[in-house]
Amino acid sequence: MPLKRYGADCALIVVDVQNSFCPGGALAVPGGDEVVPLINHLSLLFENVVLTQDWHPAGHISFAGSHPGSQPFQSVELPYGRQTLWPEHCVQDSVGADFHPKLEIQHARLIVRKGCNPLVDSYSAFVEADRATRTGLAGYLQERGVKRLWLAGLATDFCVAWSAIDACAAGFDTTVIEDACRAIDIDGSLSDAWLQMRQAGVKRLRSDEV
Ligand code: VGL
Ligand code: ZN
Repeated sequence: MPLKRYGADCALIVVDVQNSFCPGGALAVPGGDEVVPLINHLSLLFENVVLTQDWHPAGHISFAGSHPGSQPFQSVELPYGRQTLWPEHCVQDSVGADFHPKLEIQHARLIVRKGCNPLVDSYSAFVEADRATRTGLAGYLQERGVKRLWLAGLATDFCVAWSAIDACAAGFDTTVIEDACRAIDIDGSLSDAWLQMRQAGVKRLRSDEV
C-alpha cells in the first residue's frame, strides 16, 4: 500500500453517505450525491477510514409516521429532549439505508451503525440523543491510537455537526471538511451548527487545504 499522508494517529469519518440522503431519497439533502467523488478521493489520503450508517428499525421514534397527527420537520418533546421528526429514512436493510452506489472506500476499517434503538435517535456517531448511551466509536479510535479526526458527509447540520462536537468532547482534534459535506438547512440549522461547532473547538477546512 502506498504511504498515506494521514497515518495511524489520524482517521477520516465518512458520515451517512446513504441513498436516503441523496437526490431521489426520502430525506434528500440538496446536492448530497455531489460529495461522493470528493470523499472517494479524500479517503485515499487516509490509512484509517470509518463509515457511519444511519440504521433505523421500522417505526423508529424519529419518523413523523410514528407520531399520529404530526408532519415531517416538526419537532416534538420526547423523554430525552426535543426531537425533529423526519420522513421515514434509512430503514435497516432497505435500499435507502445502503451507501451511495458510487461510494468506493474498500479500505474502510469500520462501519458504525447508529439510530438502532427504536426509542432513541442518534445523529452523533459517538453518543445517542439521550446524551448518555455511547456507540463505542471513541473507544475503538482510542484503542487504535487515533488522535486526529477529519469529518465529511451528510448532513452538515445534523449528523456531521453532532459527531464533530462529540468528537471534540471526547478529546479528539477534530476538523470538518466543509465542501465534502452538504446540509439539510431547516430554520437556520446550518448557521447554528457552524456556530456550535466553532464554540466546541471544531476546526473547519476546505478539501484543497487537507
Ligand atoms: C440525519 C436526520 C435524520 C443525518 C440522520 O445523517 O444528518 N439527519 N437522520
Ligand atoms: Zn436518521
